[in-house]
Amino acid sequence: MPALQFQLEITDAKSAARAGTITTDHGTIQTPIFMPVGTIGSVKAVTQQQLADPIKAQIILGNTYHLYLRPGMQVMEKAGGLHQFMNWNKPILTDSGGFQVFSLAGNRKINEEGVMFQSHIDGSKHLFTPEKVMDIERTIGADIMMAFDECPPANAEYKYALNSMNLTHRWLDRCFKHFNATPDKYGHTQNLFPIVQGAVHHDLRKASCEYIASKEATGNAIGGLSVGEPEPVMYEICQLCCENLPTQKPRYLMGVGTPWNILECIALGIDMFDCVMPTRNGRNAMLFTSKGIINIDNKKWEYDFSPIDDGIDCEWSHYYSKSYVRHLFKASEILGLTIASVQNLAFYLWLVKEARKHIQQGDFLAWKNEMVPVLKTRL
Ligand code: PRF
Repeated sequence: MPALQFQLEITDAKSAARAGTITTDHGTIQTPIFMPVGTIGSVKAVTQQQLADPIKAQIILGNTYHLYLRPGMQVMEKAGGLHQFMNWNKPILTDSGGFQVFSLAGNRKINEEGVMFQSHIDGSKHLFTPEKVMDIERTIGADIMMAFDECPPANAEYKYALNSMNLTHRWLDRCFKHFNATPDKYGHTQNLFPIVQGAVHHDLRKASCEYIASKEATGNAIGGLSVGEPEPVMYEICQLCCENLPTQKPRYLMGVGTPWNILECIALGIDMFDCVMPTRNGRNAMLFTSKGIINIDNKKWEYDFSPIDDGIDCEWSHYYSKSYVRHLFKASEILGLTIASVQNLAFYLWLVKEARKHIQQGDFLAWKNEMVPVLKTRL
């Protein structure tokens, strides 16, 4: 089976936005795309059927760190990989665990070999090395496997960021060596995407892009952003990375972000996004809509029987009213979590589909500039 292919269809004349198609053995992905996060083999509060319709997800994420701890790789292997286990037959991307080890695990120790950490579930001790992470991602069966990296904090000093970037690059060499020495596990082609690091330092980011590009992977990712730096800095570094990564390969910005972050970064040349925000904020009563942001807990919605969002192409968003969803949250009914998650994910998928349409029509920049203030409005 062939490796992942990226067909770049059109680049916007007035910005760096692009529309394209990614082809994998589990189907095609129209870019720019948003990927719902299914950390533990579940997009929280949402079923696989709902992901297909009304959300219209084209690819989802899984997490190496979580799936390795639970259910573990013996179950994963016996299941025949994550596609079979959760019965999702579209593409899956797995994050490598580096970021999760740094943000979740207790007591971690990092050295040349890898990272020793303690499980956030039972405190048990584990070692992640680039080779081990490749084995785990192979066993999960991801169509797109992410390289094992270190994500330094936004305020990392130059010296720390430099050493960390170099370690990420040495780990990348080991990832590719092991990846190339191990076969695809379940008959479909697995791809390895390297990750640019370098914190907020321009020369480091440029050097990292060059190193990452030299691997000639089927796609490239940008890590280490949206970790506490101001928004203008994130955009500046994102632009620098897009300008220094190959044009003919998909560019994935990891863990970003708000709806307006997504439109701004599409304008800079990003093709793929993921973020927990639509599901996590949804479970906390924040609804993203085509007219702005709703806090559905607010008394203001008590007698508002209008649909959640009549501006997007999702049946659920027309079917349920604001008053009803507010009631579900007030009564702690679990259906509220599902409706809010479906709304937010359907909205994110609608947003990237609209962006793609406007890139194809040639009026993306004007549309984006009109949409950004709307998306930030607190209703
Ligand atoms: N590295 C990895 N996963 C990530 C990040 C990273 O830097 C981020 C940062 N926004 C989110 N997820 N491996």
